[in-house]
Amino acid sequence: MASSKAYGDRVASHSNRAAQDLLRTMERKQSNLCVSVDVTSKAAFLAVVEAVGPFVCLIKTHVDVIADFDADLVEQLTQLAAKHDFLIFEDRKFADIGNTVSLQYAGGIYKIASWSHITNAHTVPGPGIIAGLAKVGLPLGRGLLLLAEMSSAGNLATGAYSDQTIAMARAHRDFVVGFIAMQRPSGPADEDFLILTPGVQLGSKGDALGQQYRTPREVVFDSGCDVIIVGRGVTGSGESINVEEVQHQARRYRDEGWSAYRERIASN
Ligand code: S5P
Repeated sequence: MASSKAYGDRVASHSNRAAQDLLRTMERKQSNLCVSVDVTSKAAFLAVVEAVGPFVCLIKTHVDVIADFDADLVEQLTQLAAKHDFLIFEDRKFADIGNTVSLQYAGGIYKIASWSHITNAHTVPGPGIIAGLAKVGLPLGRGLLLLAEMSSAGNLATGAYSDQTIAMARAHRDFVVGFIAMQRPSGPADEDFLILTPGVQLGSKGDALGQQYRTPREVVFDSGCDVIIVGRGVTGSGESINVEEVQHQARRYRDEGWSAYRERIASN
């Protein structure tokens, strides 16, 4: 069972380069923290990434919310990824037919496939979305996460929809490395998907727009997930970045996430 194994011991269960690199990074940095940098200016974005870089295995981006996005932002993000040893996950949530998503992934202003190691997709269009993204991403060694579940109240990614999403992933193991999900799905003992989980915050149960939060321990220990995705719990809300506070929170979530993982491994 993947949840009982150390991250580093799971590298061999994956053929996808992005999945292998993520697991190695987690082991090396002793971090299962992904910070979601949802700020709207390039300066704030780079300040947060520089501040949290030492504590994360992964930085999650929504580049389409950055008002002054440009190619230099990608250049600087890539340099920070090398300097601080983390991977990049553009949370694009692709959701269209295969042909359209292949254009959106490769081109446009953002050229996501050229710099983002991991991206994600909804499965509502059917398996053609995976094929369209794989055509672009696989030759570059990229990995895809499918949204099997969501954190927000009233979402429709439940039951048969989640089950069919998992079946689609099983049919595309070369490119689909895991899920955005709230718990580890059950499956054969030798099956190893990466489970990345948003909706994580200490000291808040949710926001005013449907987000629902659990603690790192609930996510990693109770639900067997691999990576905690934390946005406002680390960055705060708004654009004014207090670097010391952001670093303090990143260290706190890194420590909480890692000790929940240690506890999980020890209990198996
Ligand atoms: O179900 C989901 C899936 C995702 S990727 N729920 C989410 O909240 N997310 C993303 O995680 C969301 O788009 C946001 O970037 C982040 C959560 O941010 P926070 O500030 O609520 O921690």
